[in-house]
Amino acid sequence: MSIPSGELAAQVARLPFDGVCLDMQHGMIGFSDAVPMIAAINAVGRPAMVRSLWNDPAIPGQAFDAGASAVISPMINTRAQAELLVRAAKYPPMGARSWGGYTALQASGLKPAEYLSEANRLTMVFAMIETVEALANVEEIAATPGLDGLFVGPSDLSITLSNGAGIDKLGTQTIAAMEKVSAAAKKNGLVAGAFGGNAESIKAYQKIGFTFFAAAVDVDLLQWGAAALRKSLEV
Ligand code: 3PY
Ligand code: MG
Repeated sequence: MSIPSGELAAQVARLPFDGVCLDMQHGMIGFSDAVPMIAAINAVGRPAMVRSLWNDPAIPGQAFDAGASAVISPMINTRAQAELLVRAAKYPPMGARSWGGYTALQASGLKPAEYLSEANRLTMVFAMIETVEALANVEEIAATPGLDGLFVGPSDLSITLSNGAGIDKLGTQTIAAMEKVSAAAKKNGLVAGAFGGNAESIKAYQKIGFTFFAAAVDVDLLQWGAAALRKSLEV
């Protein structure tokens, strides 16, 4: 989702997808918008995920405290950046997340000691691989203890692969790079995720081992739905 609305989040959570991701990097969603959206998504019984603005160590704990189940952090280019991300997202001994998220604690239905021992398993953290630098370091990044998954941003990846020449989400170079990411994820027991955005991309990425997708963006779904309706009415 890119549109900041708790009401819309409840509707999107009822669509036939497995969860809802709030895009706080490129979407128009700030933290005070995200709080009621996460609550609405969880109330429907779906997991809420957050794509954070940047690899700021303050963000994962805040998102998990608000009830998010996963944080996807953009532009992770080095092992050190991946370690910083895990440190921010996981309680000791895996990391250094700070205690105090009563919203998540109460929503979990767990006692504090149970939440502490379960939280690192219940909250997932993904490193976005979306630059040439990240690709060169992908083996080291994927081996970061505590990381749950890799998530490819095919647009930024193809922009950096072509040195700014263009966006080519299904180009030969992009697919070859994504095969490397999928192999690194598999080798380390991580989820291999990617921004799909449409059926064609999702199918192509499934063929090379990806299993977790940002399927489509809310504004695209609106545009496609309106265009399909308009076309069906043309005589
Ligand atoms: C990318 O393709 O670069 C993304 O970050 C998808 O949102
Ligand atoms: Mg990107």
